[in-house]
Amino acid sequence: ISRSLKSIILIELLVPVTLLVIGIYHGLMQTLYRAGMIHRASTARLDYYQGLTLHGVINAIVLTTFFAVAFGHATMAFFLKKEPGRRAGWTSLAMMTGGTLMAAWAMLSGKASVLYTFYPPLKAHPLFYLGTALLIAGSWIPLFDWLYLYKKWKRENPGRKIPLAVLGTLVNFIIWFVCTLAVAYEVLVLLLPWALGWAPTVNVTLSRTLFWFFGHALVYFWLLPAYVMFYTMLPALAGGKLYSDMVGRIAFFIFLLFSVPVGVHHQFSDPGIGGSSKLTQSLLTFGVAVPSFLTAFTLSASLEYAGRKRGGSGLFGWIGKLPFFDKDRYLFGYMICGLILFIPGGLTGIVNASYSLNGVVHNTAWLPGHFHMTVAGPVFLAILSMSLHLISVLKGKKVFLPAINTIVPYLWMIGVLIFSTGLMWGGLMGEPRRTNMGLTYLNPKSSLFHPQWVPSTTLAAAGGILMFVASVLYFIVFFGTFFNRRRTVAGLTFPESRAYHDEPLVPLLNSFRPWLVVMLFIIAVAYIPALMDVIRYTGPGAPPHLPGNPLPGR
Ligand code: HAS
Ligand code: HEM
Repeated sequence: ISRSLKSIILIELLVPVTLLVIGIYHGLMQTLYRAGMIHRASTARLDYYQGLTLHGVINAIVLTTFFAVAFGHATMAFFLKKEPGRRAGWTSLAMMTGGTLMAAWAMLSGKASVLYTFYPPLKAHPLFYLGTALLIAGSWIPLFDWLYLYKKWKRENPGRKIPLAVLGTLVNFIIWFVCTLAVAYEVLVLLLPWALGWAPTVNVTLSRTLFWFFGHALVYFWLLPAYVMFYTMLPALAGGKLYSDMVGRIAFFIFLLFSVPVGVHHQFSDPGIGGSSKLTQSLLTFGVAVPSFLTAFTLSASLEYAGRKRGGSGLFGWIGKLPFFDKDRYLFGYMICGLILFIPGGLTGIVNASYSLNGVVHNTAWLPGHFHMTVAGPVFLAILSMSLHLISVLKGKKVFLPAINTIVPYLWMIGVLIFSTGLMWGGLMGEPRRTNMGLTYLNPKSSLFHPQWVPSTTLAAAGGILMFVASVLYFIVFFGTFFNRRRTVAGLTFPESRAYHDEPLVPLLNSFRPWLVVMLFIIAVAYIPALMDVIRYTGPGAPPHLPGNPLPGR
């Protein structure tokens, strides 16, 4: 691996992990506000919503996007044995970093407390929108570079299966490219002119619909790098083989079909979109859960094979033989904890997707309960472990405090389980999300005090504190490794799984084209009626709405 690519990857890991310190601090603060341990609107001159925005944007947008690009570069270089172009790599990094700095300035100066979903009529400083657009556009560049490498590889290797990790990475970035077109339109055509004062109003429902066209596919853009690790590395780490290579390919292609046309499931309560679009997208959401079910069974079979090979017997005896606390295979611990969290994380997703049940949980604390077991579960733990692995192998540094490192994922997992239980319990008792409850419902001096929410929010805070402790330990390990004087051989390496059933090449599973056609067809079927509803009910013919006034303008 060239020095240039190595530097690009290292910077792309170092920038977001450094910013994560701010992101994690605000996670802790959020639990304390919610549990009524803080009764103020701001702490250390950072306002509640400013902190929540920093938390969501840094953890869920900046960290995940930088990581996906860095890991994608590493995957291409390792599995195709071809390096992405220098100029494209540096241009993308410069755009992403520039965009992040603009958005960070806007958020830190209190001019963009609009949360990571930036729904209008909340309005941010124009640099927040420009920065976001730049971050996204910067992350598009590598896709075109990788597609070029892939085409070259295919010409040189006729009749060979696309490496599974490359297939997963390309599927992921194609989903990303398609879904971000909508948010780019939202930001550049609707929000930016309005924030600059050139347009007097903004169509709220259209903005939200374009956001969620992007927003749910976004969660699979977070998830798929973790899936690449689970399929292509975890079985080897466990000491076994991937049960079926073909199931991995099928799972990635199903994600390509169903990741985008499900966004309306975030808008079941929005007026302006008809019931039939909502029902269609509710059903399609069950389709997008299928590849995760396939993954659950395939990974379980792969782990069982590994456990039995290591001497485990009986119905469950193989589980105890897996390398849970092996310092040299710490990646296993991070990944298995993520997978365990994903079981309740995925099941709560199915509850959310169920049209009628959604009315019970929407906008309650149940939701952050769900998504900390997904994005802060398998996704976050995979990102943390792989960032550490890449820093350690690329710089040739020994992992700092390896024993502490092996317990970090377990502390995090227990923390998230406690935290999310508290939130979901509270959610079912009506606790709202995104609310500074320390000022009102959890403040005994307020007339709105809700004592029945004390146990659930306290439980969530206990879990949140444990998550915070695990993160601090991780930061010590990560930066300790970066600056470690103890060295090992440097070079790009990954644990590589072989397949137990290595099925022969199936042409349909070795080409993107047919899947892309079906993907565009399903998106059209799901989104054309939804957008027609939005335009009919809230577009030019509808009475204008002025921010700050609940009544129609005429
Ligand atoms: Fe979700 C809201 C539905 C997956 C993230 N989701 C959110 C939000 C976020 C988010 C951030 O339908 C909030 C957005 C906001 O701010 O408003 N979600 C789903 C469904 C799935 C799903 C059906 N979500 C995710 C993933 C996320 C994520 C993944 C992040 C990475 N979600 C919803 C809906 C809403 C929603 C509604 C809107 C709610 C509302 O009203 O606002 C599915 O993809 C889940 C499928 C997953 C499974 C689990 C498979 C389990 C596996 C583990 C196997 C374990 C093993 C270990 C092998 C079926 C793969 C074995 C262990 C041994 C020891 C051997
Ligand atoms: C929101 C806690 C780590 C992603 C929240 C909320 C709390 C919280 C209490 C606000 C819930 C609400 O009132 O609606 C924590 C703690 C963490 C942590 C204690 C660790 C110490 C993470 C990580 C990620 C993440 C690692 C993602 C990688 C999010 C997102 C939101 C959120 C996307 C939603 C923000 C919004 O509603 O605008 N977190 N979190 N969190 N968290 Fe975390």
